[in-house]
Amino acid sequence: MNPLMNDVKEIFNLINNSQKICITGHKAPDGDCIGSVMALYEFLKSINKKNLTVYIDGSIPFNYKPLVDESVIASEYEGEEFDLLVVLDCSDLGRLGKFMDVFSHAGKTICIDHHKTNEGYADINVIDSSMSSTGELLYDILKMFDNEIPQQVATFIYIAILTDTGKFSYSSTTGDTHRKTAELMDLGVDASHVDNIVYNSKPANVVKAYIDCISGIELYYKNKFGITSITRDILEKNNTDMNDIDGVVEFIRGIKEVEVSCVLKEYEDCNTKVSLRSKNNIDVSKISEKFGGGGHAKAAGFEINDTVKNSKSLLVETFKEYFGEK
Ligand SMILES: [Mn+2]
Repeated sequence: MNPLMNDVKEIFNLINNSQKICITGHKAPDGDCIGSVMALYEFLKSINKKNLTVYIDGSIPFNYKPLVDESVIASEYEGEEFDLLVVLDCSDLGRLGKFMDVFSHAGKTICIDHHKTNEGYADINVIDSSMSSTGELLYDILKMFDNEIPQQVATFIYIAILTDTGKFSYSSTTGDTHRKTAELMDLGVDASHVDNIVYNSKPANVVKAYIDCISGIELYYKNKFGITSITRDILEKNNTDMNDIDGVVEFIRGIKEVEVSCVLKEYEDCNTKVSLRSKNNIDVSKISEKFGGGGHAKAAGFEINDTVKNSKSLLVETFKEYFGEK
């Protein structure tokens, strides 16, 4: 029997026996988080679950807004109690951000995730780091319910997989990923429509901010390490949001010689979020764990309570061990 089956049976039971259900994911949501959370929300609605609450800490990036009914996402937690909390795509409780308190106000908790650094903080944990995305894992689970998967649910799952695999290009993409994607398309997903909304829709001010970030790229260690920053200055100048700037770290990784790319996001004077991407053999999740973060071998991150400038020095110094002299 599928080892997942016991957990899934328990998940079915909990969902069936719970009235008030809360769904949430990690802060500063990406496509996998938004897609998974909204897919589960729509699925539970389709099986007549009425009392549903969705929390996400952070704004929905502009390119997902046309696909998401934001009126169902609550922006503040007011101490409510829930029968059941389902946390998606969130490697540790800290990443729930301002909704962390909800965790201790739920009768039962379920965690569904694909981050290998996830240690399993819920009552039931379905964690599979072989999955390309939480969306792909959630799809496996939803398929085990004896209910049809509505087109809208399929579309959200598709968005989660599409974005977390970098359009089916990362090494986490498997034959199974493609087979499941084919099933999703048979359920009515319009891939070209989704592509236009998610990828071909950048407003000019966001592109200008992106150009500012790209023009700040610095290369070290014979171009093997590339780093830039998304500063509050850049965001203010271009009247845009941190969550709207996407793909900078992937752009740097696109440079032929680059082995590791890094983007520093300046949230506050002394709060910098670090995103790391690796091209080949360097496991950036191990490096991130040393700094209290986590993620995947080729995509990971952490936070530093220091300025962007100091964080940059620290990162460059950290990679000396891997790449030698500057
Ligand atoms: Mn993910």
